[in-house]
Amino acid sequence: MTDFFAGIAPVRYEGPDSDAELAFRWYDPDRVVMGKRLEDHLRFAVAYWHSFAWPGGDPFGGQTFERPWFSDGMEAAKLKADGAFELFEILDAPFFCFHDADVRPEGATFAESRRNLEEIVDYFAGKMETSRTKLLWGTANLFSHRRFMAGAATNPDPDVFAYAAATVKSCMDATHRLGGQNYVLWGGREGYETLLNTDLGRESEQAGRFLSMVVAYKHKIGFEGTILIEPKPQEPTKHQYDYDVATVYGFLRRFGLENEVKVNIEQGHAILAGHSFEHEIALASSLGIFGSIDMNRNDYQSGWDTDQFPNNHPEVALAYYEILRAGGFATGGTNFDAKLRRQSLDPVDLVAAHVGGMDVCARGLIAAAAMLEDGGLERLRAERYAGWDAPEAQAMLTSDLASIAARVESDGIDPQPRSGRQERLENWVNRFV
Ligand code: XUL
Ligand code: CO
Repeated sequence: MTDFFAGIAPVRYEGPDSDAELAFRWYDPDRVVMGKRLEDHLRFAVAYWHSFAWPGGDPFGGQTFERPWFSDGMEAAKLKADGAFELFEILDAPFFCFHDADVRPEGATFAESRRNLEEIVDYFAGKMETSRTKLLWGTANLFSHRRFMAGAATNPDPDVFAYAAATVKSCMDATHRLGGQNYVLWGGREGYETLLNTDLGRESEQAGRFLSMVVAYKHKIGFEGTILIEPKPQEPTKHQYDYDVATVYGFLRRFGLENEVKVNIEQGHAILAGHSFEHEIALASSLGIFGSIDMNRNDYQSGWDTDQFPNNHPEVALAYYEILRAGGFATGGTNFDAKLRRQSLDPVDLVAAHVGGMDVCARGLIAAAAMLEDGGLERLRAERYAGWDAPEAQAMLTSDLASIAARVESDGIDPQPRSGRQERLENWVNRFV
């Protein structure tokens, strides 16, 4: 037990009229929307790294946060776990996510790091016997330590490839042991800074081989969760190989892994790639690789990955609209890959950030469900493509250019442009959000 959150009572649903600072106004876990409880739709997860391991630094200054578990050693790691599970209980969080480096001290050797991880995983397992918080996903931190500065799977040094493989194996074992529902790979340093020292072709072959081994190991140990790749276009490296959903899909196809691996789409990464979050979700679902989301938002003025808690429900409504259209989450969920602002020092700030984020997401999902149930957008979308229902239109898809050209002339085809109705559709969306 810590007294870190002392005096902060469990946060519960009180409805939109509540004037309590810490209350859910929209997130009523038991509210049934489109036949499913909100908790089961949203599948919220707390991210261990931002909430418990991040010291509050930015490129100009270091630690601002003071946490009782900020020191080395196993005792501190256990205290951190105590604090984490206390927050999970306050929020009644259904899930959490972690990297190895968030939860265990780094050892002097690989074997010591692995033993440290196993010890903390045992400690988690003990807590999870009485907690209702489950593991959404585990992952390996293959980007913070200097050994990974030139990449993990894509490193020019085969010893780093080996170290990364051993690390991922230990993190998959940990995830499996804790009943994790997914395993994530974000290629933090899988990219490059300059072509002058980089062999692109070789590095992506290494990445493909590495991922194939991850999939093989999943089957070997009988892990039933989903393997997820998290795309990001740049930062920390200038060119990241997993740029966006489309790039990841091409990579999966190249290595025959498109039926084995899905994507974990992060809002902030989508924006950095020049896409909208909903575009990335819709594309992944159309390709059959939609898995999970990292929910956050970036600042509109600074062009980097600021990882703020979501606070704009019309924005998230469009993302959840695509998720609901895709049939909702299977093993995935809504992970708050979001951190406090570095001046938000107080324990209550951490609670409030999650409460606000959960409420924004719930409100967005409720609006998205109402839009879907109303059916207006889908009706208009179907109408826009209705011409394709005609047999001669369908026949074109198995035809050839010369036959189509002949039909254009014989039938006197003369396309008549029709309105895309964008403003009317935007007005329609605004009726729900
Ligand atoms: C980094 C990021 C990571 C991944 C997990 O931008 O999003 O936290 O989600 O490694
Ligand atoms: Co993320």
